[in-house]
Amino acid sequence: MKRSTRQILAATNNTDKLREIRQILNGSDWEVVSLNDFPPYPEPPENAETLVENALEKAREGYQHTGIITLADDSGLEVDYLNGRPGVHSARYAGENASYDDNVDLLLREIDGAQENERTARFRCVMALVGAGIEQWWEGVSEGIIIETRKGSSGFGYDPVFWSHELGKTFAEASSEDKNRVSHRGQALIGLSNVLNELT
Ligand code: ITT
Repeated sequence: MKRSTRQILAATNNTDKLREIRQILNGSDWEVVSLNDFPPYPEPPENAETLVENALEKAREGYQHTGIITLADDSGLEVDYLNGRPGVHSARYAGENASYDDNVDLLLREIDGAQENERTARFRCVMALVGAGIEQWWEGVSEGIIIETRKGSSGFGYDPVFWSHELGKTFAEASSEDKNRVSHRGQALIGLSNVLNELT
């Protein structure tokens, strides 16, 4: 018997995040629709100092403008040598319109000279869910170290310089299945999926 599908909006402008969210929720009863499926609405400013506040704000805004249950992801890379930077500012680390390459270049410059044991870092993702009487969030963390030069060409963002302890390679060298299994985003989506499953 064919299962019925319901729609959930992923309120992100980042197509790489969207791809991973779709991969991870693939096989559930939920079809992930994107901001492209709706008339544009003003983006929330994302100037809060925490991932939780930013994720909740993006999800609330999405739900308010579309009426569709909405998830939003706010994520970042915390580097211990840099006292947790770029953290919540990861997307705009090297400036307002910085590319992934600009951000990675700046990170490598700032961490230049650090010993291997000083290069510890983690990706953190907060996934918020708003709608159908729900307002909840989940966090996922993935630990690793920042290597000296890029390795691998999969993934996005800081993946080529993030060597995952769990995978024994960079996220950019891993298959998407392997990255999603251990990643901050994959972990954060476990709790969210459980709630979605209860709704279907
Ligand atoms: P939205 O706010 O529209 O979702 P964004 O890219 O601006 O998109 P964030 O403010 O959450 O999203 O910034 C997260 C940044 O952290 C992202 O742009 C990447 O640079 C980095 N990042 C997050 N998850 C990552 C991952 O899985 N691999 C590599 N880099 C990641």
